[in-house]
Amino acid sequence: MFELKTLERSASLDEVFAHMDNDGGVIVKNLIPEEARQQIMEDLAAGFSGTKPGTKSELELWEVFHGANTVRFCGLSARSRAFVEHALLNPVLNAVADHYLLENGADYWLNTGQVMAVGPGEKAQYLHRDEANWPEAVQQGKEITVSCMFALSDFTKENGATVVVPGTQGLPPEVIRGWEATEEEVAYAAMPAGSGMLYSGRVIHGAGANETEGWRYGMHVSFVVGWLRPEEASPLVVTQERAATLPPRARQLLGWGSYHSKEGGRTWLVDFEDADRLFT
Ligand SMILES: O=C(O)CCC(=O)C(=O)O
Repeated sequence: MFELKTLERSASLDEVFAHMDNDGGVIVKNLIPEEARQQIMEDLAAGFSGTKPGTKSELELWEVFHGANTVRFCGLSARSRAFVEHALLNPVLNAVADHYLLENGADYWLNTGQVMAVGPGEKAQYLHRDEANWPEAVQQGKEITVSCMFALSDFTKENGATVVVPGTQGLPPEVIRGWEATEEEVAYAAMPAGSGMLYSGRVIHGAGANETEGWRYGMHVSFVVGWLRPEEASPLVVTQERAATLPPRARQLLGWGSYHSKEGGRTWLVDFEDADRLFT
């Protein structure tokens, strides 16, 4: 079994990047302050109690992927200001996205902010790569998406800590679903509540099995390059009224701003102008 490096919050960004380059993922402790973690749990309480476990999709692929006793819901920026301030705008996660995604586009936006709460008895999810969402866009050596799994409760090997196969971020780009890995090849992202596991869109990973009686509360936040379509349609959920109350960078990350390519192309405009004009 491998171990992912666990860094203190005071570690330098260069250390974060070095471990991500080497292993495809790294854990940073205290990525969300304790008060903010509690606030997010409180803001999301209605989502936890009001969302049935399992998939909403009737497609077999998603039934297997989403699990039978895992609660998932999105729209977190509409539900929690603390989510916006401490997860969407998390400085370490934003720095990781700047570092890996800005070499492949002029900007990036939220792919999804998603609760992934793994319940008792849940089986391990099949191993996969997040970049497989965009099979037409994957390229050797270039990131299109990066993620952070925030631990809203303690993550342990027994309760479903994310399983990562370190080093697989360097394998050739191709769709990988259901990758087989031996116990010796994998690492478990065991981490205390408030930590986050930052990881490459190319590293093979999946939710672990939960063999305990309790729930593992995870919150996945990922960004995708601005020229690709995200998994979650954020501006259809975060209303313009709500967006107007958020910091300008949060608005852009949520799709209430436009994309300007380095070559001058502009997309996601409103009447030929940057969508941010809606807020002036
Ligand atoms: O819940 C986890 O630990 C990881 C889940 C995951 O990778 C996914 O659903 O894409």
